[in-house]
Amino acid sequence: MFGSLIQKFKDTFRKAAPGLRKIFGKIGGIFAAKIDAATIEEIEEALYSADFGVETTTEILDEIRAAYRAEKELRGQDAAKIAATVLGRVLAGSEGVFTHDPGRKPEVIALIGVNGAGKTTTAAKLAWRLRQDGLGVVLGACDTFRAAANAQIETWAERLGVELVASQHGADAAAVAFDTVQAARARGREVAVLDTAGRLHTKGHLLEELKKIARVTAKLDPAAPHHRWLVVDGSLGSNSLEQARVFHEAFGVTGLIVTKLDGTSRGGALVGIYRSLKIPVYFVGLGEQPEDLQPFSKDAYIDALFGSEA
Ligand SMILES: Nc1nc2c(ncn2[C@@H]2O[C@H](COP(=O)(O)OP(=O)(O)O)[C@@H](O)[C@H]2O)c(=O)[nH]1
Ligand SMILES: [Mg+2]
Repeated sequence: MFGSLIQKFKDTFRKAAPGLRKIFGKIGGIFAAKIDAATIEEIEEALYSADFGVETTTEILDEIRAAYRAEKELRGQDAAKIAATVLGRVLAGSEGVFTHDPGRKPEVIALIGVNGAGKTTTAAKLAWRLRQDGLGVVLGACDTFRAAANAQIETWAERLGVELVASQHGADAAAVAFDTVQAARARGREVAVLDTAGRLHTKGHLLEELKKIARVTAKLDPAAPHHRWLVVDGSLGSNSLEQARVFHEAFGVTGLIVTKLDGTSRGGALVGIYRSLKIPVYFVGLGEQPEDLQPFSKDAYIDALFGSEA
């Protein structure tokens, strides 16, 4: 099971960064191919278009160039190895690991982020995954702003057989959060997952609402919400770093979930976010099925991008 999950992870990232795979794959495939100035330029372009960010890209290139100067026989595979090493260094400590703390009754996870990031889908998938791990979960439909939001999360909850606390459209989001946490406690469930609204982060109102959710759940447990996980669309490139900054400053983000890494050629954005903000990545979204929410594995990610096997 574990092996096939890792395989899915790798397959997805191989698809996710085609430019990068192509450049290293091509050179790596022809083992005899030497690195020259033109290839280094191609590598540079591929790294930029995959959205690793300026700092990481520069670091990788500097090291490749230094190796190239030192040793004219540098091969594509050597360059890929250098890139993997740099990325390994940049991503040190980036894997968030969720283990339920039984002292928290319930443990409260608030999912936040802009509209369309994937919060609602992720909330459902996360609830499903935690249930697979043997935990009782109650989902809270705290996006009371959009009329369609309740219907969407209800459909998911029904499909996955997850308990849901919802309210009328337009109701107070913080009240739904309170009810969710209270319901989880009353029913002896281990985790409450709060889906929230995501109007533009530039509107102060949304951040106020999130703060209110936090204040209200803290009435039931001063440490709640224990997790404030930001859901970001991994295909947005450097925009997602800006979003992460805004939410982090206002709300103290404790973890990241990066969605839509399937079907994007810019799978590198999480590197820039982690590098700048040091927020660990807990899960990545690799598709639209419940099992497509996967714990983040730094090594699988790096291997998928820079590993030499096909
Ligand atoms: N391909 C893909 N689509 C995703 C993923 N996560 C979410 N989506 C899609 O992104 C869209 C927006 O998701 P939604 O959960 O409604 O975002 P929200 O506005 O943040 O609640 C939906 O069509 C989801 O199916 C993912 O990991 N991969
Ligand atoms: Mg939503």
